Amino acid sequence: MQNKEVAALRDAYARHFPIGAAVSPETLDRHPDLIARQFSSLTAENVMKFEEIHPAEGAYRFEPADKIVKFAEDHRMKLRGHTLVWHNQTPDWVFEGADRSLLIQRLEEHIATVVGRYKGKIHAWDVVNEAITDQGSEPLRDTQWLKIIGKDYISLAFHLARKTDPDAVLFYNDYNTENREKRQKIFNLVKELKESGTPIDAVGLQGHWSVEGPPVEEIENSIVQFASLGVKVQITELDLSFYRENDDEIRYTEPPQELLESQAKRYREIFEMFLRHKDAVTGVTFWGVTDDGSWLNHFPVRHRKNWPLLFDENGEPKSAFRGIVSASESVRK
Ligand code: HAH
Repeated sequence: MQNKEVAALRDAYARHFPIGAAVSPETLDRHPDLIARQFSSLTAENVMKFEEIHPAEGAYRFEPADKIVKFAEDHRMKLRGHTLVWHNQTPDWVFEGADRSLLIQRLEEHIATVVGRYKGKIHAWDVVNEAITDQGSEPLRDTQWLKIIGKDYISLAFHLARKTDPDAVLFYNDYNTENREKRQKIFNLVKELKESGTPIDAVGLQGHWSVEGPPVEEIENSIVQFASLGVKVQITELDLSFYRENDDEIRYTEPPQELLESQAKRYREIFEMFLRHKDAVTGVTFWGVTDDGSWLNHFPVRHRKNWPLLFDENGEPKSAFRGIVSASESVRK
């Protein structure tokens, strides 16, 4: 259990925005005290995704998700829902034999059931995840959703979510939002949705960044640009990898001290920037709790160790943690 003298992020940021973590039911069993003390918001890392919560037609598996909901309630934490419409981790049955009207019917039933079950408990939903392409001039990713329903699947999903829970904050969520071309494509999408009366409230910048990049100014540009559309912004899946993109050659077995320090410095700079934009930034969520539990130990390279988060495998705070606490202290002065 963690030393009580260590500061708590949820307190340090209480006046600014909630600090969240993505968790599984297993993470809650392993680090209950650490999570309850440090964080004021939770996201289910996997168990609310389509394939987990709705694995077969007419068959829902709610227990793992319910466990996270209960933990959040017991500890007065906010809860984000992730995610309703995505091209990954969606079971094949959803698309099998479906024409436009059948797929809309399945989507409708899924959203009504899942959003309906957690109405009043989940305050924000990632309604659509990663619908924009990384490269090329084509804005929309070529997914089954697009192929079968057509491009209005996005606005349809938002309308269905709003209808089921009028109070939930509805997000479009994506990664590489600092890349200029992709940012512009997302901007255009959100603008179009707003203009056509689609109930979208916020944009989630996933925040899968690294110790090296992208530059803080590019992240800042994204926040400012999306906020200019009148939507809120959250960082929904933050982690800072030790490796550069496409850098598959290097593999550390222990975390180099120098990189732990530059990670701390960068986390601090990033949070100082978030704090300058706290009118627009309504939450920051880390994609995991301890380094050993991070998805980045398996992605994009299998069995390559990474140290992207704030706590080591024993739940002890790293320099990165202290960097973020000191960012909050510099604001108070
Ligand atoms: C995210 N995709 C997903 O939103 C989340 O649900 C998952 O658990 C992990 C990461 C990010 C992503 C990426 O950074 C690169 C390629 C594909 C997807």
